[in-house]
Amino acid sequence: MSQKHQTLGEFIIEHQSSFKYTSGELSRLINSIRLAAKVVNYEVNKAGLVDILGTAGETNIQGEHQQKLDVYANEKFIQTLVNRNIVCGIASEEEDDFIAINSNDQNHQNKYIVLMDPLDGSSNIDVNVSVGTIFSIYRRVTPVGTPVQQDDFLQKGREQVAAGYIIYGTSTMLVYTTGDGVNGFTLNPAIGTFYLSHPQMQFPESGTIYSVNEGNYSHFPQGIKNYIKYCQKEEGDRPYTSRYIGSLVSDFHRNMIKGGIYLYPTSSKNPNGKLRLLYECNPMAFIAEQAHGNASDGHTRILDITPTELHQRVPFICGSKNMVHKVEEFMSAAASS
Ligand code: P6P
Repeated sequence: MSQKHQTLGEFIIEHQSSFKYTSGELSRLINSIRLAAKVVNYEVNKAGLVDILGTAGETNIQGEHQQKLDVYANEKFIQTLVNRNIVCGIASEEEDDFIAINSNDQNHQNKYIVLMDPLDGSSNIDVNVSVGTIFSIYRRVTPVGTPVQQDDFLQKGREQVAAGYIIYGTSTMLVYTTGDGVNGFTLNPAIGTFYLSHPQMQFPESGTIYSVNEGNYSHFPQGIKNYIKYCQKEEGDRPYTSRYIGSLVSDFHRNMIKGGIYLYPTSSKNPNGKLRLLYECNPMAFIAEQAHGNASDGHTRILDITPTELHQRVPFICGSKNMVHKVEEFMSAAASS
């Protein structure tokens, strides 16, 4: 099958033989995410009609209860994964605890768990800025046939078998990896089909874009402050361009295509950083490394961090390899001075 105009479904079938585990189940899992993405995309794209549809918490003109879109997205992804009987457990930013899916014995036989941020950056919806869904997939580590436990979800990021995101932007894309590179698929909304539009996506080794909320500058660690001043200094290919959308998936996606770095360091408001390790940083770090980029907390490779709790936060620096290394140099120099 030529890569040109290959659909996501054809791609999954063609590549499942390259997946080292029983690939049929993972293929079905990616397909169920594809379905949920289309359902959520439809709702996100209607968000601009709040005056007609009613805002969250109200009832719309059909008398239906209007949900917050992140609650809606969470329910749709969970519903799709449960109904298709594919996973044995789910963790979500929208759920306090993980969900053990044990409605019948068959679910206990499933080997995969999904962790997700169903609608990251949802506050941007009210101002018509792109948002995203982020997902991370592991094989369970506790015995198949028993209810999942917290240990299944607290695996290091390097144990992921797949990760991806959906970006609901000027076009809707699904970008994912199963450990054999990163591929991007664009939705043709007219027929509801994702087509391979960005094969083998890779971060340029260096870039000239940095993404950070500079409003927090005074609270950043000294190494980050020094790096930001480095970006702004008139020298060589600098000053760099500052681009910050306020939506991780959007900033990450642009940086992967053009070259760049995203930083969410610690600050007084977020002493451990803001982003969640399990369902934001780990999946984006897996994608970044598969796309020849890097992801660090400023000192340690994100994928090597040992998780301690479901919703833990970490500092996150991710993007072009040489740019992440430069931040680590500044952090190390500041720590030793
Ligand atoms: P701030 C959205 O809430 C998010 O989790 C990321 O998508 C985004 O990059 C970041 O937080 C924005 O946070 O504090 O700069 O508004």
